[in-house]
Amino acid sequence: MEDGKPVWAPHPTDGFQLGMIVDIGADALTIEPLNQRGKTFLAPISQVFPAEDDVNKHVEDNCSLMYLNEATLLNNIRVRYSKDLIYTSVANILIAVNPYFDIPKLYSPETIKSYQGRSLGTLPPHVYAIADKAYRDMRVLKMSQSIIVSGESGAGKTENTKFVLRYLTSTYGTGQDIDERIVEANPLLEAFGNAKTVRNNNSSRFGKFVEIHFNEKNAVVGGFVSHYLLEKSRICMQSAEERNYHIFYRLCAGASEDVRNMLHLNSPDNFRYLNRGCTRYFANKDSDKQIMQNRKSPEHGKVGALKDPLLDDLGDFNRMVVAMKKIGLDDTEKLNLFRVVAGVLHLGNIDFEETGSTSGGCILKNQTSQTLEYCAELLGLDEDDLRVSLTTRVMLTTAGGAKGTVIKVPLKVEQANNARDALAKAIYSRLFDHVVKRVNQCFPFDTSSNFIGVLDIAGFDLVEAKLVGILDILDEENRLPQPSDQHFAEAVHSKHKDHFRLTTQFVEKNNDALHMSLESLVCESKDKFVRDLFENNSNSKDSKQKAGKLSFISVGNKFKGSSFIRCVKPNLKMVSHQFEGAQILSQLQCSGMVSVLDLMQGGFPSRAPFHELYNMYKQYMPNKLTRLDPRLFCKALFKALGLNENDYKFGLTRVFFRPGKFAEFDQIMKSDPEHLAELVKRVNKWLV
Ligand code: AD9
Ligand code: MG
Repeated sequence: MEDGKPVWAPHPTDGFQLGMIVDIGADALTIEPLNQRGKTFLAPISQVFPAEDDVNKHVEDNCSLMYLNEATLLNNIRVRYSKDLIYTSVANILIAVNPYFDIPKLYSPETIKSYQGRSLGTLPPHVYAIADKAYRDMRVLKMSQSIIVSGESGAGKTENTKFVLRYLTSTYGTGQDIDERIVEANPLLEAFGNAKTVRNNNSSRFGKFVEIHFNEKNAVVGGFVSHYLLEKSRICMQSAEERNYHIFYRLCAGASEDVRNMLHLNSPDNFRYLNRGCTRYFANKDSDKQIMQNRKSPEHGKVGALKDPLLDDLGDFNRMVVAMKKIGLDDTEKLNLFRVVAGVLHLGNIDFEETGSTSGGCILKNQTSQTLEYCAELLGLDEDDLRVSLTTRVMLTTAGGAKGTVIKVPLKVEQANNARDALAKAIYSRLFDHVVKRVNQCFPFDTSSNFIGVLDIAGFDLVEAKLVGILDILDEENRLPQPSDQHFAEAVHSKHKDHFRLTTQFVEKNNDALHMSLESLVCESKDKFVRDLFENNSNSKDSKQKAGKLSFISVGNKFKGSSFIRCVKPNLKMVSHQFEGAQILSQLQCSGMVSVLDLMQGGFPSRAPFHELYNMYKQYMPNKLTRLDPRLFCKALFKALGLNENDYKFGLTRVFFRPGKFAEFDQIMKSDPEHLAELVKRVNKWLV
């Protein structure tokens, strides 16, 4: 940091502010903010950073800045965001700021086309550039690739994942159904696995790894989705202002009269699993106002009071039905899904009260007998069996020496409530497994040479090492004689258990366990679909077939190269054009972005293409030198300046500098005329 030059110093809400150093203490600097002359404050030395000469300048790759630090990174992202340039590179990591509005043409078919086959860095940073790089690496290296999308809730992981899938299928697909299905699977998965939370109106409550498979000619041949950790507690209980999974409300809002009658559905208000999350509309919340302004649906607000004005359940239902059709679900399959969803809703309405007898225990409340009937009917269960299984528990006893006697222990109201909720969670999560399995059946493939996997992971601060760890587990799994998704999920859970515990809300209550009588009840359902949900485990025919494929793919097929997309949430209000510097900075720090910058300090972090250096400095140089091509021009210039060869390296298209050396070089070039004349003489001499 030089005398008289502005620096970036900490600011409580913006992250950093420009200021001048007015005094230097042992471990703190006295700073005078540029916009508050006369006022000063103290800042730790470690939190004050040199600023670029022109703080309004922005660069596509943060590494082409002269000073690489968290303050210049934040400023670069800020300036770009203000111009709707949401993507920024830091070397080969892509930072994506959620714009919270549709930027015209950013994802148009023309844009997709323009990125095809173009090397990273030749076009503005974009999620398409990352997708294309993964594809080209896969083709050249003949190895599967992975793209890891991370960021906090609402940062844009799922949206960017979808852009990657759309890019790869539309650019490298064969124009067959499969291309469309890979894209259309998402609305279905999101209907069952996404929900409105306070952080994101469409929050994924499960993690997924989507593989797009390619044949030996590198064309799309199929896909596969692995999912893990569906948040189960949400099925029975939601926090204030949050909702259950979308499907519940969509079904109530969108099902035809016939279906509604068949499933005994009415307004979401009437279901315990939906009406306690409280989706009140806060007219004074900025995000709500903005979304309300954009919403044109005439239906909004019509179906039931629990209708969330921010979400278009009816429109979303119709879109989901179209997606179901496109991926090949027929009416029977569709109804099967709806029936179980409705069954879970009715199950939730079953209520218990104490019997009042000395034996303790509970019975169903009188007014819920109809509910019990609906629930039993929809899930193919015997009404009495369901009643008994919810209110008692079968136990083996050794009492009185009679080994192995089966007794029925009555449950208290609270225990029966837990049993009911455990059953609802078990049924719904099995249903979700089924949806994923069904989605996988819709893009089958016989042969696959390599794949590109995209990891869209819920929750935040899984730093690189952890993510790569997960990919390693996947790779190991693929090497097993009989790999399975379930085993993979278990392996991930066991290795990262503590981490998941700490960082996500996936913590399940201990009372989740489904007691034996309930489990055997649903396993013996008269309804084949329900029975299969519980019978089909990882040993089923399907997953065995898939297992065969997985092991085939994986032979000698270690993941090579991972690309990273770091999504950033610009503000907590979920609105466009608002950049909350301090909280963005903390996302950059938590995501490891700042450590990446630190790591780079050990190498050659700053870089500039030859032609850029040529254009920047040719005005200072004699004609003789400017006739050289940009690469030679730079070589000659560096030699003439006598730069230390350890401070820079020449690549194919650009020069790489050690930390601070680019700025130093720039200063020499722009130094006083006398010095420059001397320099030109030296260059001339060297050229002779
Ligand atoms: V969570 O961890 O699943 O809760 P995500 O997945 O990180 O979260 P998501 O992709 O769902 O966030 O993005 C949240 C919302 O931001 C979307 O519903 C869009 O309304 C909005 N969004 C995100 N990315 C873009 C974009 N590139 N362009 C426009 C966007 N809007
Ligand atoms: Mg998501």
